[in-house]
Amino acid sequence: MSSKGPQATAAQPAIVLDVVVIGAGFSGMYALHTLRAAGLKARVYDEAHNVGGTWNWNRYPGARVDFPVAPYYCYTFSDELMNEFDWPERQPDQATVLKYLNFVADRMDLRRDIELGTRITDATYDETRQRWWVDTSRGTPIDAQFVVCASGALSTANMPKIPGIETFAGECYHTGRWPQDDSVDFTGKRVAVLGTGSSGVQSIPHIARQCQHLTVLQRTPQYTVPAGNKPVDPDFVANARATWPEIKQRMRVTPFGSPFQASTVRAEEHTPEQRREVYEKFWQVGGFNIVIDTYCDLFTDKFSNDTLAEFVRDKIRSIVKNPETARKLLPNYLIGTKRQILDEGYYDTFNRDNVTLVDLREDPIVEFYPGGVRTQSGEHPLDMLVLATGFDAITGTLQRLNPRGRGGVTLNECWKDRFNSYLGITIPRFPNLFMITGPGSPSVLYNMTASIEQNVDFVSNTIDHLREHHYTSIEAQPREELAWTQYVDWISKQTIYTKVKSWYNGENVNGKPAGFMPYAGGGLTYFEFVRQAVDNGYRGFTRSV
Ligand code: NA7
Repeated sequence: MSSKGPQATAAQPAIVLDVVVIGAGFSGMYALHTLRAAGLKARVYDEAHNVGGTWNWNRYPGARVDFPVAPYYCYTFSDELMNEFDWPERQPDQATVLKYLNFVADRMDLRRDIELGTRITDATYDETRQRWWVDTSRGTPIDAQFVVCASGALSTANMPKIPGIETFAGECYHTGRWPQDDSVDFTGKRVAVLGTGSSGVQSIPHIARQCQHLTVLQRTPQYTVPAGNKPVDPDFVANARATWPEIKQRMRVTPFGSPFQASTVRAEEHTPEQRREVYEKFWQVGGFNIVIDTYCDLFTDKFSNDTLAEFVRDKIRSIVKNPETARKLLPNYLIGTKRQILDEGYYDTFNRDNVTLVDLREDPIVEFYPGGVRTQSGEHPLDMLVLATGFDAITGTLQRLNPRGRGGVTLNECWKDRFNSYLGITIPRFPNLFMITGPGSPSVLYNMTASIEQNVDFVSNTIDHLREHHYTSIEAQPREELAWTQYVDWISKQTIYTKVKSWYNGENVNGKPAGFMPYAGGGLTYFEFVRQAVDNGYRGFTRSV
């Protein structure tokens, strides 16, 4: 990146905007809709050739929503969108979510202000003008007062660094950057999937059914439960539409942003037999019900957590016929510390004759070679490698953009040791730059769409406020940023999330500053913090003219 950043010249005049929005996924599209409605000249840029963000890129087989059932993983701001789009299944697949986002783009007439196939390559704050210079892969500079980073929590692929991987001569795909043309064909091929998070667990049963042989390269076994996916009952949808205002209200007050009331019973209140009966019932129902409807202390009490973990381990032992394979699949950490996975026949897939499980803890990868992968115990010849290795989550995309703020400071300098923010939305020395679902906001621990709407509404209302009062910039104060970051840290340590390595705390990416990134205190508390900051005259922010 140049130290001066992009500049307009007589030969290359800038596009002048009020707001540049980076990313055309759920957050960028809602930001555009809201900012335009507020009378601002806003434009969205996305390097993809389609809207949809993560739902555009994650086209791997089996990709589905893993939030409690349709129609709650959707925008809530418009009744028309709720009434006019029919969600066919409880756990909508990637194609349906992408169809929904394309429907929204048309219904809200967003496309005329979205520039696809255009990556934002640079963003530099011009202190004298209190505006941002932004550059794109097309080369035309943009001169904007505000930058909204709607670049997504799961948008930068985590590419594993393994000896020889670049020499592998077969087809190689990352689940989060899946080819956009449906060209991947597993038929007759020897395929390996590296990684058993949501993307691996969702794709493995589908790939196994199509390929000649599948090798699953597993570093950490996962707890996964049946998705219980099924067609959405028309009466359920009719009822959801009729009671949409109440549902939205319920979504706002539950800790995870789903409209379902969690259980109030503690695990120790039941006998082992009763617990087994309860877990079995919700295992059969499928979905997140097994953690929502069973016991309220699953994630706060080790005894309670162990009861569910052991139930899932028993399920693995009973489903997987080969005891040695079953043993390798048994997780031994607290359930719920990594993102809970919903699957479609994952464990049963290991009963297939064409599937081999390699436990990388016992049999580590030595190297990839042009024709396959060599582990300590021998060679696995391959035609295709699927990297289900996850994301440089929440901060990765912004770190790669590495905007330059006041005094020429770069974001990576500010985030050298930890991912500081004030309220998860703003960072000192980066005036007029807003993050949607950034580190320090509930983001992935809450209903993502509701998280997004709340953050975007804050941004839009804030810009409105600045304009009304003739301020030209707003910036978080370092003292408030420190206090918020310490509070986010502290609250994460009260939960079980910090007890294992996961992408929540950045430990899946080599060299990434450690620290739990999302705000784990629940959406309602977070919304209240934001509301109070605003109501107290934008406490913690400096507004300048
Ligand atoms: P995740 O959940 O980060 O899973 C990535 C998987 O890849 C996980 O099993 C990792 O093992 C494994 N991994 C990553 N790097 C390596 C290397 N170098 N060697 C071996 N194995 C590796 O990503 P997903 O895409 O599945 O899901 C992300 C979110 O998307 C998900 O939580 C949902 O919210 C939607 P590890 O566990 O680190 O040992």
